[in-house]
Amino acid sequence: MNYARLLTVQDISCVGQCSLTVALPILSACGVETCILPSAVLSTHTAGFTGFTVRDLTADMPAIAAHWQKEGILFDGIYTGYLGSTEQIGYVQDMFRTLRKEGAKTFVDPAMADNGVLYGAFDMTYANAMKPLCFGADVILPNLTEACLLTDMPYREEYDEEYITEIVDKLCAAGAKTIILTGIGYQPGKTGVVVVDGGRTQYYEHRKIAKGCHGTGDVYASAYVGAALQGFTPYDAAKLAADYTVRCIENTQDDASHWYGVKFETAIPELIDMFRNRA
Ligand code: PXL
Repeated sequence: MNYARLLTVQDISCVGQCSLTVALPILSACGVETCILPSAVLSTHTAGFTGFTVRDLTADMPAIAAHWQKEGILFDGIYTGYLGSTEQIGYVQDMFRTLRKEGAKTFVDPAMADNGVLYGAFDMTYANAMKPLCFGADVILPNLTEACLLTDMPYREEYDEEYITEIVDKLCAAGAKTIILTGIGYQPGKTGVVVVDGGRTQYYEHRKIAKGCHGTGDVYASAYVGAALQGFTPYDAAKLAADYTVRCIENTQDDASHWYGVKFETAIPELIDMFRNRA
């Protein structure tokens, strides 16, 4: 196994199984040293809970990054998720320049929208500011809604391969490098991941579980980044992350009281096996 040091920038939702509370354990299971920069602290995530508290940590970011720079602390990869403000996008772009070891990869999960709508905290200014961050990154992991926002395409619930190809072509024309487009299904009961890398497009189809679960984007992106840092190709990392995420959803779907996230912990032994079986 490689031993890479990653920086991940995303929020702490104290309750709700998303962002850092998901990324840290999953990346640890992948054997990755994970350093964190919390973008905000929320009492819960914003999708379904009401009355949550938010502490935006934008103002702390430049000093934290400056301290690391002074100490010569650099990373083998930087992975961003849910950010606390539009201003933070600029700070993250600075960190991509100043905190990377040579050859380190940047991974951006735009984490701003789903099912055709922006998350409550964001507006179009934020969505547009995400474009240069995504198009400057080595790997992006949008869902369909986010890919539409990045390309100014209309979001459709029903679509064909031609529509997806148009979105992928627009992302590439705008500068996207490796694209991991999640939640793309062409037939009932199936969904999948479109993987665009080095001018080649591949598709990994897998089972779609009827119930859409919150937090699966963060589970998926964290497992993808962990596998990528262990040397998996984009397609193999996309497949591993999909298989793990499906298992997390399967382990949650029968529990209606668990609407706010997935029981990703229950499948961590299998995630570890996916790495063991490869070694
Ligand atoms: O899972 C994405 C996410 C992360 N963090 C917060 C969120 C959401 C989605 O709604 O609200 C705070």
